[in-house]
This record gives sequence, C-alpha cells and structure tokens, in this order.
Amino acid sequence: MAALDTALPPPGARPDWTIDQRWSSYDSAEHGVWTTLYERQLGVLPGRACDAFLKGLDALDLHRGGIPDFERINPELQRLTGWRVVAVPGLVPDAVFFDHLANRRFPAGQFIRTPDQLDYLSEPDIFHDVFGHVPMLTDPTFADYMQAYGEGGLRAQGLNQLHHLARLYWYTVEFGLMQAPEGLRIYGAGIVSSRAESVFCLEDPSPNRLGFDLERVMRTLYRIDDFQQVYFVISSIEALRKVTLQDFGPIYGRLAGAPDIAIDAVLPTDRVLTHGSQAYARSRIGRTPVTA
Ligand code: HBI
Ligand code: FE
Repeated sequence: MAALDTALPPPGARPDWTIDQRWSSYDSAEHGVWTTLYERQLGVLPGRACDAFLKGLDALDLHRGGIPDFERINPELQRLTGWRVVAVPGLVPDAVFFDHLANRRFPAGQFIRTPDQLDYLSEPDIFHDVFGHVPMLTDPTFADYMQAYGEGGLRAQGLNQLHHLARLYWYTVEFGLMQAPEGLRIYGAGIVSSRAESVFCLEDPSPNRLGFDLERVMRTLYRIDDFQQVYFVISSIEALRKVTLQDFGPIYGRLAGAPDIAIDAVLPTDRVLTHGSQAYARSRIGRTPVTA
C-alpha cells in the first residue's frame, strides 16, 4: 500500500487516475465475457442477493446485453443517489480511492477479465466493480455509507489506522451479509460477483456467520486468496449507516491495545448465527491463508 501511495498515474490517466471508458473499444469477445458472467450470476442471485441489490440491477437496466456504457448508466445513478461511476486502469492508491468515494464517484476498472479468469482475478475488473458494487449505490442509505467510508478513509490514513478501517470495508462492502425478513441475504460485492461464493457464503456449513459488531470486525484479519472463513451479518443497511455516524477516533484508541482476531475465531461475546465447521478451509491443505 505504501509503495502504491507514492505512485503516479500511468501514462494517459488524469491526475485523479481516471481514464476514458472508451466503451466503443470493447470487442465482442469482451462483451461476451460480461454476458457469460452476468447470466451465471442471475442464475444464483435471486433469493440470495438482498432486495436493494436486485432492485439496483433493474434500476440501471444492467440486464441489457454486454458491458455497460458509463454514459448510459450515470444519469440514472446520479438521479437516484448523486453517485457516478468513473473509469480507472485498475487498483488506485488508497488516498485516491477514498477521495473518489468521499465525492460520490465510484472508481471502476475499465478492463474486463479474459475467458480463462472467469472465477478469480487479483485486480478488480469492470464486472466486479460495476456488477458487484454499483447496484448497491442506487440505495440512498448505502450510498451515504459509502461516502462516509471515503471520508473516514482519508481520516484513518492520517491517524495510521487504515488497517483497521480496511477490515470494515472488507467485511461489509465486499463480503457483507444481511438479515432480511425473508432470510439471510448477500449485499457484498465480492460475493455477488462470484458464483461459487454466492452459494458458499449462505449454504455451506464451513464458515462462521456472526452478528456484525464494529470493533470486532475492525480487529478481525481477513483472507484475500479464498472464500472467507467468517461473514458478518448486519440487521439492515440503515444499521450499517448508523455505525459511521460516530467518531471513530476513540475506537482507534481502544483498538491500539487490542490484539487482532484470527479469521476462524468464535468468541464468547459473539452473536453466533452459524458456528462453522471450517471443513472447507481445512480441506484446502497446503494453503496458508493470506491475510491482512
Ligand atoms: N482501487 N480501483 C480500486 N478499487 C478498490 O476497491 C480499491 C482501490 N484502491 C485501494 C483500495 N481499494 C483499498 O485499499 C481500500 O478499500 C482500503
Ligand atoms: Fe470491490
């Protein structure tokens, strides 16, 4: 992260790291990758993704064939919540990322994965960023949460607390579950953009599923190389937004004296929805979890 933070935008990118999407430059194979991924997800997400996500797909008409043109979806997104999508070459430095979010711009990778990377890639592409993240940004409450996260990110950087705040993003925006009246539902972008994890996170007996608690989450390591070993469950998007209304300063002070929590831990203080078997994680022998 530190090395990236001093990085300059690549040639052709603006000082804020944005580039033109150049929608007309995608070829039919690239549109085909989007459509393949899109159709796979539509096969698993009804009944698994939360209502806000599914409504967002409809509102932006992401059902239309192929990679979405930001010029087409931005007017509707701006009308709904004041957010818009901007294109970037790939991962951008933390401060640049937070500044975009704080100003209601979501930086989305311009490129799309190749057909041999349908299930996993290490840098966020346009499918993860737009299919995964943008539908939730049509929800006014979630839209406020994301802006607050960007503002909090800029503060956390100044306080040297980004490792704690980044875990909040990971366990909510990327891998969050929600308790809906109809049952457990997905809202995290890292899950809704993955066919296998969309099923695993709700139905597999392996992972722990625990009630969301801000400080608990900020202390918990996460893995970036495989399915999560723990998911945190919020009661509503409004409850999540309320978390960011408090000053995180005193929390960071308390966290300074608190040890990190392992990815498979279940504590006496946890509200346990599922005490997982961790059988899947253990079956991945020879793989030491890569955590942050
Ligand atoms: N850049 N394009 C892009 N997308 C991200 O999700 C992203 C990023 N840069 C930094 C970053 N995420 C993380 O470091 C923060 O979530 C903490
Ligand atoms: Fe993401």
